[in-house]
Amino acid sequence: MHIQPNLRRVAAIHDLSGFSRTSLMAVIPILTTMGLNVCPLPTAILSNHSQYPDFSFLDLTDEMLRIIEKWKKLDIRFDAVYSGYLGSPRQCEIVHDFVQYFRKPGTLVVVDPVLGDNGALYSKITLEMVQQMRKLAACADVLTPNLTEAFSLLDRPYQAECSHETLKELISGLAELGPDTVIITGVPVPGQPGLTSVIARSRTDRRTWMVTCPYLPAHYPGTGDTFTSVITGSLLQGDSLPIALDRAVQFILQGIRATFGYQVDSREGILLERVLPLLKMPIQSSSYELI
Ligand code: PXL
Repeated sequence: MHIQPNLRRVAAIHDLSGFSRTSLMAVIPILTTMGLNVCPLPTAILSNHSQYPDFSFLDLTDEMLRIIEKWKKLDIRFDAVYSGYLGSPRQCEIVHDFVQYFRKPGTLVVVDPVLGDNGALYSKITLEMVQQMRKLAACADVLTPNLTEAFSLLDRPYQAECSHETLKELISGLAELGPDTVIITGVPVPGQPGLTSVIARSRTDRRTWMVTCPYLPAHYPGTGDTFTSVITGSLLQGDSLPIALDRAVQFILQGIRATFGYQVDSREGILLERVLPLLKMPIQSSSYELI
């Protein structure tokens, strides 16, 4: 008898930023802890993420094509393709082609359209990048923009405070681009400065979910990568969308709480290494609601 390990494999297409806990430095430990086999396809190598005023940047567009060729020869099967920060607009097309080639029935395609935050695009992100990301979003099963990215993808001016109606409009607009499930993160709760929320809707399910949690007044880069990694791991282990949302929100909150009490430079991100073991635990509390 040959018992198979029943491993699930994820192609993780993100940059590698050496210092601080963004992109692959969050994706690999989280998905590995959640029991998945991660295959990184690096898009760029940076000394540190691009919210610092200065960083080195090696664009790996050409190398990606060489890696993909070898992966095709190896006939690798992926249970999920998960992309995040891309190093050039051309890479959006490369990832799009990657999805077309490696997608099989049941493959989960997650696109985190990493473009900006707090109402502004990141320093290396051009309008061409936004346009190409829009096309890549079309092939996603799950799209996870923050509020800034949601407005950019729809070419609408950023608005920090949104009513439920505006949020539903944003989700519908993004769903029209193609993805089945749209999750918008970092959504302020009107009139409640002590709260933040995520909103999600799946076209097939036709319900809109909201999870709120306490807002702590600090900005930690990489929380978007952490959030979408937990969502990806959670959906791959068979959780429903609202449970995946709860799990990801709880984990981010635990990470921020583990970090906030120290006087560390918030640009280094949350102390991920302190909270990773929590991913192995059953979900502690559930607070999703329908809106
Ligand atoms: O966390 C998103 C992210 C990923 N990769 C790079 C970034 C950022 C956000 O600043 O700069 C290089």
